[in-house]
Amino acid sequence: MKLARFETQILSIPEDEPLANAPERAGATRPVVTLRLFTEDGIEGIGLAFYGGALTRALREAVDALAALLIGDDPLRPEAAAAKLRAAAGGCEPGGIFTLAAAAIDLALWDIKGKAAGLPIWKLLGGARDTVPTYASGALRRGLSHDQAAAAAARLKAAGYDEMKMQLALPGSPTVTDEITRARVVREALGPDIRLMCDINQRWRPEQAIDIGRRIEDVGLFWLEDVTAADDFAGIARVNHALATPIAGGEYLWGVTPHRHAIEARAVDYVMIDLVRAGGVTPWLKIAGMAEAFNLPVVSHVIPEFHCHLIAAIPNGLTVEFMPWMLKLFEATPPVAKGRIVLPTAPGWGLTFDAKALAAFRAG
Ligand code: SMN
Ligand code: MG
Repeated sequence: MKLARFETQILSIPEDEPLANAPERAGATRPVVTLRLFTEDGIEGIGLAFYGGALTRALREAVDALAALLIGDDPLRPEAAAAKLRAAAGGCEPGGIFTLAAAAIDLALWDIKGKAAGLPIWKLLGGARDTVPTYASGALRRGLSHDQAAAAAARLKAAGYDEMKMQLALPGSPTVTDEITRARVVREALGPDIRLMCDINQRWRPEQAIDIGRRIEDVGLFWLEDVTAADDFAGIARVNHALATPIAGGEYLWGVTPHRHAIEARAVDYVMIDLVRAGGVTPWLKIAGMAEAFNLPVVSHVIPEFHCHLIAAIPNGLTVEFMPWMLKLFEATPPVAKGRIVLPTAPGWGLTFDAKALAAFRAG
């Protein structure tokens, strides 16, 4: 089997918030680069990459340049492709645009592999279970008022989500009381039995995380995420040791090796892996295996339509972040029933780009 051609596109996707209808920035959009990779015998693999921001055109160029190197190659050998791309990168890896672009290609290669085998990716990779827990994310944002956040939390609960994530490190100059109040009003809106996660997005100092984290321990957070600078593994570990609340982290790390350092430092209780920053399925699985060896569960970051396969495939997959950013790009996405994603039976990712959506969001 040989790769024959590819197509890339830049999309600008509306930044709406469909889960609890609680948007902060009406009219804002997110840039995404899509990849369609075709074999000589007509199998199509799809991939995407984002986090390019103002450099999204450069990201698209990187996907184009790397995909062109693989024309004529066997798509069923993602490790061989990764080695070729690394060797061609001239030393600009690991991390950044190279890794984002390599992720798009690796996603598409695994899609082809699944379609060639006639298996959905989750089954191809291990098939530990055919449904996975998922948590609602993106609705309980830090920019909302306390009342808006409480109302959005109640809406998510009413919609059937029994796991959801809020944010602290409120904007402006919040007092410790402001932060504590937000955690309490959201918990009160939900009652004690909903799993409530909380993301800090690296905005606290370690000592602040320990101080506020201790004062809200009775809120019973399921995890506190990215409590301080993502590469300050000693700082995160300090917070972890000081709090009973579990600590999650890893979405900001590039490739495999930084996860090793986070795990070795005993910084995190839950290893969060981002499929795009990891560089695709191939490195994602290595990080997940490393977490398993350290007795740590894995949780996913964004793109649930892809990540549900990976969390379902592995024995230590805990829950999938349901962040519905990209769902509208596809003709259909896996259904959520009673807080769980039901894995598709169609081969590969089981996803088809919706031609109308691609046309509507086209930005280059
Ligand atoms: C997050 C960060 C960046 C993009 C999307 C989402 C956030 C999360 O940290 O974990 O959902
Ligand atoms: Mg996060």
